[in-house]
Amino acid sequence: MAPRIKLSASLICANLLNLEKDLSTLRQGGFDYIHFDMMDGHFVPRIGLGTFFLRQIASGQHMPVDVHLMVTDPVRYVDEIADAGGSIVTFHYETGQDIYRTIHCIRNRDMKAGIALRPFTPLSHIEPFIDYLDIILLMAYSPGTTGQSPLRDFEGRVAVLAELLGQRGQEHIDIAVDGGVSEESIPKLAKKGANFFVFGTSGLFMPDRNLDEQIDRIHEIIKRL
Ligand code: S6P
Ligand code: MG
Repeated sequence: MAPRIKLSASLICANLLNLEKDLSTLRQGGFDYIHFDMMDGHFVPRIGLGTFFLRQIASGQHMPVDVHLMVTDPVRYVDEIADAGGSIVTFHYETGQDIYRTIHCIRNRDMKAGIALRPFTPLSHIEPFIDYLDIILLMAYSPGTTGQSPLRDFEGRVAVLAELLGQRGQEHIDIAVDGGVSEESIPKLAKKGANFFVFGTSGLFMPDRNLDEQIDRIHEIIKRL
C-alpha cells in the first residue's frame, strides 16, 4: 500500500526571527517533519545548517527532523546527527561513497535511511539499494539553493520511480519531492506517486502570506487529492 501523505517544512526557507512561533504553528497545523538541509560547501557550494543547530531544533520537540545531507562524506556526520536527535537521514547517491555502508550506518543508529538524487541522475542507479531504503528523495532542481524552477517533467520522473517501486513490491517506501513544491504542483506530483512533500519558498514560507493560512490552503489541496 502507498504510504500516507507527509508534510515537511524546509527550515532553511523559514524566517529565523519567527522560528519558535512558526515551528509551533507548523506542528499544530499537522506538519510531520522539519526538513533540515545540511551543506558542506563542497558537495554543494554553500554552507548550510549544522548539528549544533540540529540539536536545538530536535530537542525543541516540535516535530521529528528529516535531515537532507548535501555533503561529500555522509558517514562522517551520521553519529553526530543521531546524537543530536535526527529521525530521517537522506544522503546523495552522487557522493560516490559506499552507498550500502552509508545506509547501514544510518539504520544502525535507529534512524530512517534515504537516498537523494540530483535531477539528472538515472533512477536505475539506485535499484540495487531499494530494498534497504525507507525514503527516496527526488530533487526538482540542483541541490544547494532555494526558489529555482523545477526540472521540466519532474512529475514524469516521479512516475518512473513509483513504477519502479511497484515492480519491486516496495510501494511503502516514501517518495519525497524537494524543490518547487507548491499548491499547483502538489496534485500533479501526488497523482504520479509522490507522498512526502518538502515545502520551501514556493508553497509555505511566502513573504506575502500568513503561515497559518498557507497551511490551511495546503490541507485543502491534500483533502482533494
Ligand atoms: C535545496 C534544498 C531544499 C530547499 C527547498 C526549497 O537545496 O535541499 O530543501 O530548502 O526545497 O523549496 P523551494 O520551494 O524554495 O524550491
Ligand atoms: Mg532539501
